[in-house]
Amino acid sequence: MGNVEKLKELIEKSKSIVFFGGAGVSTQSGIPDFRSADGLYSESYGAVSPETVLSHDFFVHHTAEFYEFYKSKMLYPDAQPNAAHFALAELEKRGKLKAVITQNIDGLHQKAGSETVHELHGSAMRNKCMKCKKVFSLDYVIESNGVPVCNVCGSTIKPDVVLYGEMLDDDVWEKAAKATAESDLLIVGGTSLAVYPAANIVRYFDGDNIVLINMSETQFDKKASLVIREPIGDVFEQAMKLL
Ligand code: CNA
Repeated sequence: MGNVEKLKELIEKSKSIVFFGGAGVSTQSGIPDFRSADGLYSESYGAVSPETVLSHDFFVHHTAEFYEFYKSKMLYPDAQPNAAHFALAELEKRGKLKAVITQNIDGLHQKAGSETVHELHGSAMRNKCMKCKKVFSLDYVIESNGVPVCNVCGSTIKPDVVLYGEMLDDDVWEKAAKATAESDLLIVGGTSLAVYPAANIVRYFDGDNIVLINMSETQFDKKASLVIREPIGDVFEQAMKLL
């Protein structure tokens, strides 16, 4: 039996699936990840790594440079969901999938129709004035010149994303951990499982079957009952034809 048929069988016999993913879920939507060969980490930004630029300290002390990088490298307002996003939304509609847990900030799961999405690293779709807390759209941030400022109080706007050096939101984490603990099939995909604490979410899984769909090896492969090294959009596209 091929891997996709195995995945199909596991999905068929499961009642409560949780999907945990990362940047690799959106590469087929044209958004580069961090750790692939053509990911953001392979590009050079002088002495400063993307991890440094995307840190809380850098945001506070070099806000203009932060936004220059963030707007040009992290925002893809025209990106559209791919077959993986659509399949996960469809599985939720069919009552099979209980939650998507994502490290992505691109909002593509919601764009595809997913309703229960726990965004561990927040979302670029939401932006907030640091002083008066007024909420702004992604378009407002993109259309602003340089550092976006609040049109009420003039303070700096910060994207509602978790920067390096910041804590994850407790409430989001608890919901994600609970969904994982209650699931009977965990599908992990498009993530290097190298970013913590996000990667720890897999430890809450207490069921029998983990499926890992990732182009490169991860430290978690040994724990998976099925490892598929194909592009995740293609895998889900084929699986949905069988389901
Ligand atoms: P990562 O560390 O860049 O790992 C991505 C993984 O996905 C790699 O192991 C790749 O081999 C794999 N991969 C790439 N394309 C595919 C594909 N089509 N099918 C299957 N596997 C694929 O990304 P992580 O998410 O693990 O790292 C965490 C960071 C990256 C999070 O904080 C994200 O917020 C951040 N990030 C998010 C986005 C986004 O929102 N789309 C984009 C870039 C980075």
